[in-house]
Amino acid sequence: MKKKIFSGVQPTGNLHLGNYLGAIKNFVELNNDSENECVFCVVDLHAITVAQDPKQLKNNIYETVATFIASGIDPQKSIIFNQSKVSAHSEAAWILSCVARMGWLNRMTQFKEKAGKDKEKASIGLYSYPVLMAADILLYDATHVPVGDDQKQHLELCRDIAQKFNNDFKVDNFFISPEPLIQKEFSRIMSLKDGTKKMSKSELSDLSRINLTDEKDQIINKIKKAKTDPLPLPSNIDELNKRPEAKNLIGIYSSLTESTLEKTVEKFSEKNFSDFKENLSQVLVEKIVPISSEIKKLLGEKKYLDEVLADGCKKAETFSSKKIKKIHEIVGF
Ligand code: AQP
Repeated sequence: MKKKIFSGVQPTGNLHLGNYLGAIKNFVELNNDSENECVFCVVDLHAITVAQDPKQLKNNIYETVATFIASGIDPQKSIIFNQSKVSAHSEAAWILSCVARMGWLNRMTQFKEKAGKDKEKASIGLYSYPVLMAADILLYDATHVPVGDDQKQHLELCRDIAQKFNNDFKVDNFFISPEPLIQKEFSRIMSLKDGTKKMSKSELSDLSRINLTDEKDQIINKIKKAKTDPLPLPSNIDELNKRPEAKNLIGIYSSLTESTLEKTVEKFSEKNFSDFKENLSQVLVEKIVPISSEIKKLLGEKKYLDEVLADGCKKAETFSSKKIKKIHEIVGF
C-alpha cells in the first residue's frame, strides 16, 4: 500500500548523529522507495517554543535543508519545506488545540523535561507543541511518521486528537490516525558523555555529540574522549544491557554497519575499548564526513536552497489548503 510520510526536524542547530540515525536515515530510505509520498518539514514554528536568535534561526533553517539533501533526500522526489511559510499549520494547530484536552497534554514527558523545575516560566508554545505536531501530520493525511523514540508519546497524542475530532464532528476517517515508524533498535542515541542521557542539540558540551557538520579529526577526537567504563567490551547482550556507555557505542556501530547488536558484541567480545573505538571512528568518518562536506557545499548555494524551499512550500500549500478548507466546513466557519 502506498505510504504517505510526514516528519519534521527543528532548525535548532547542531544536528547530530542521533537525529541522523533516529530519524533522517529513515527519511532517506523512505524517500528512495518510489511507492511512498514523502513530506519532510523544517519545523521552525516548533523551534521558537524556546528562545532563538533570529539570525541564527535563519541560518539553522538553511542548515537543516542542506542536511536533508546532503543525507540523500531528493527534493525532486520528496517535498521539503519550512512550516512557517504554510499558514495552514498554525491555523490547524489552533483548531486542534480546541479539541485536545489539558489532561492529555499534562502527561507529556518531553514538556516536563524541557520545562524543568520552573514550569511557570515555560512558553505556552512549549506546552502545546504536540498539538502543532498533530496539525503538521494530520494536514497531509500522513499514514506513517518516522521519528526517534522520544517522539512516540507525541504521536500517540496525535492519534487521540484525530479520533476525537472525527468523533466530535461525526466525520468518520476524516483525519487518518498515523502509525509511528520507529526503528526497533538504535531509536535513541545517547550522549557520548553520559550513556543515560539522550544525545541532544542543546547539550552545552560539544563533546557529547557527533555533529553532522563535524570533520574527520573532530569525530576521531570525540570518540577517543567518549565515556566508557573500565572493563573490556562485554561478551553477551545481558552484560551489555547493564553498561549504558558500551551499549550506546556498540549500538552506534551496529546501526552504521547495518548489523545487529548481537553480531557487534560477538565481533568485539572482550576487546579493549581503544581497539573498538578505532573501528567505530572509521565507520563514523566514512558515513559522516561525506555528509558534512556536502552540507558545507550546499550552504554556499543559498539560492538553490531557497528554490528547494519555495518549490516545497508551493506543493505543501496545494495539499494543506484543501484540507484546511474542509476543516473549516466541518467546524462550521
Ligand atoms: N538522541 C536521539 N536519538 C534518536 N533520535 C533522535 N532524535 C533527536 N534526538 C535523537 C530524533 O530526531 C528527529 C528530529 O528531532 P528534533 O529536531 O525535533 O528535536 P531534537 O533533536 O530532540 O532536538 P531539540 O528538541 O531541538 O533539542 P534537545 O534535544 O537538545 O532539547 C526526531 O524524530 C527525534 O525523535
